[in-house]
Amino acid sequence: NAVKNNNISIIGVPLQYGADRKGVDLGPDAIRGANLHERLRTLGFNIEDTGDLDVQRRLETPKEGEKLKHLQEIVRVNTELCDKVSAEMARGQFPLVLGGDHSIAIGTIKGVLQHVKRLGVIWFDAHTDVNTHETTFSGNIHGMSLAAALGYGHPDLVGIGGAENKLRPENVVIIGARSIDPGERAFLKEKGIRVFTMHDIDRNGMKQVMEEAMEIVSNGTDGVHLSLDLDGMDPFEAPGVGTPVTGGMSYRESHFAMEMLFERNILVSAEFVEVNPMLDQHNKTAMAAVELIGSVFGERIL
Ligand code: Z70
Ligand code: MN
Ligand code: MN
Ligand code: MN
Repeated sequence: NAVKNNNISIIGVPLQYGADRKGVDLGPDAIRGANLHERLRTLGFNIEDTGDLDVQRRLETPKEGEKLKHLQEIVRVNTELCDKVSAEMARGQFPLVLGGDHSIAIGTIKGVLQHVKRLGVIWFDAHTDVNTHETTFSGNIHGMSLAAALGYGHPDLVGIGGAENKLRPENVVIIGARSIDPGERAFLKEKGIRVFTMHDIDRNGMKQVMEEAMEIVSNGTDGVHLSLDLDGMDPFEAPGVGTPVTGGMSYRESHFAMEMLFERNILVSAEFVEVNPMLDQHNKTAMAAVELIGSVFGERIL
């Protein structure tokens, strides 16, 4: 088996407070229900499903114009997630985190950073999630998670797992972007973050994009984290997401990207987020997630 670590810990995070649409909290079970464990066991992995983190069920509706909706509960859950990811890595496990909305990337990445100080990140997404409370239009924290992991934004978000533990912009790539807010565009440019948009994928093909992306995130780092938002895929093939954006990565492109990641053998952790079964068609998006997870861990057609 070419993946370094044969022991996977699954961590479910049924958090929906970072997003607007209800139902993304059902994502972890939808992914499990699409045969996740069996797929990974067939590949020869030891799977430990640690279950779901506890998330408060009922929260008050945020005020109109609120710029950090549900900040307190998001910080609490992400702090727990950070500790959980760190604890699993401390005992030699590969953390596989299932979302939940994309705000959980803060906790996951901060947990991995406790062990891998120079961490590369591949952020697969239609969006770039580099807003802060100062640039956001929606107030949804799932649009701020990459900025927070880089050390920018509200101190309570940046402080999760220690403000000193953060990603470096030169070690991060975003793949599949096609919906970027004005404040995000300025941020990406200022920090020099490499973004492979749909334009780049169309122009150069997924093979070249992934080769360049993997070169960037593995150069000078000690491991790479994959943060995969299912809305990076085309809504035609992954309809069960809260903020679909047309013109996304095809099933084949995404699948191939995951196979390339396996071949390169650089991942130390991964998360699959934003699966919303309430908006899905016959669990199609959760099944796509499991297909991508299978490929990341070495599944081959022949
Ligand atoms: C927008 C915002 C976003 C995910 C939507 C959208 C952000 N830029 N992120 N879906 N995963 O609200 O900040
Ligand atoms: Mn996202
Ligand atoms: Mn997204
Ligand atoms: Mn496959």
